[in-house]
Amino acid sequence: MKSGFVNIVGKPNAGKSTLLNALIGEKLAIVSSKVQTTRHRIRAFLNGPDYQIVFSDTPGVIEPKYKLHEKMMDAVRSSMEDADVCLLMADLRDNFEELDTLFSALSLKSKAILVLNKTDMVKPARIDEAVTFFQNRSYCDDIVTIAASKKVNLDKLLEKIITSLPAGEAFYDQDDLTDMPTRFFCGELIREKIFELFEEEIPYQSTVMITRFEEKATLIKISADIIVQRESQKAIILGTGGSMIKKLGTSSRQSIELFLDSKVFLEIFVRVRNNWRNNDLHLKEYGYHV
Ligand SMILES: Nc1nc2c(ncn2[C@@H]2O[C@H](COP(=O)(O)OP(=O)(O)OP(=O)(O)O)[C@@H](O)[C@H]2O)c(=O)[nH]1
Ligand SMILES: [Mg+2]
Repeated sequence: MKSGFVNIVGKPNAGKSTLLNALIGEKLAIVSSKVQTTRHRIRAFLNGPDYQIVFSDTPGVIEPKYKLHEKMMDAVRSSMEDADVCLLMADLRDNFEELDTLFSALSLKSKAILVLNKTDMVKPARIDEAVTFFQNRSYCDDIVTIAASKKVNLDKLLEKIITSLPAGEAFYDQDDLTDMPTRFFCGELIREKIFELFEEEIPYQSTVMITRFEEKATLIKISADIIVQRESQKAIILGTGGSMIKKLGTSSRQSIELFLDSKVFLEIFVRVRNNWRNNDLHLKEYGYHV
């Protein structure tokens, strides 16, 4: 039996969450075309006949500007501490020098596999150029090129991961997919819709907190607060005559119903909390602690 912690790290938008979902075969981490979608370390388990891999998806590495960002980077750091294998993930369109600086600065102690993603978006020459550039770097023990959203070459990646795992028993129950509470994922699915429906600062200045999760005989009753920083943002989320919150509510409910495989009654409130991204108490209340 082999088992270990495999941590996915990289710049925002590299495709880390897409990869986690593709490897696990379930949509656990939210994905968007915008940067800084993931804010927590998301643990998910892949169980095979003779292995258990504990994957961690992490927020994209950034220079912190708010306490929220600091908490996000704490989540990256904590996952690095217990990693047996680190997947250094990069979008093949990103600048190689910048990636090199970032990966070198991580001062990795674990084995690392460089995962070059989005092969579908570049010419083959760019892939060759990347392999030549990275193959002799000190942090790079191995390289795999993939297209996470197209599930291309994931078998090869998985094979390399399993080879690198230490021998050991499973850490978690083999029937479980994750150790994170269901209500966390429900909040994330609402946040994903905010990333989809709203532009500019709204996705970045809002968060979601599930305040009620009750399993009834025929449905699950969920209440959620969307927290924003200003009244003007609340007005945008509500929309004219409540049009946007209605749209947000319907699409969030549908995606939560799919996730829970149950009928859901979803109630959403929008609340203004001035500067919550820089307030330790608020951040803790909304689940941003490692
Ligand atoms: N064309 C293409 N797009 C991809 C691929 N993998 C991911 N994407 C897209 O890249 C965007 C970012 O994906 P995410 O998985 O949210 O990226 P992330 O690294 O988790 O981003 P953060 O959470 O912000 O750090 C989404 O629009 C994905 O659909 C790929 O192989 N090919
Ligand atoms: Mg992500």
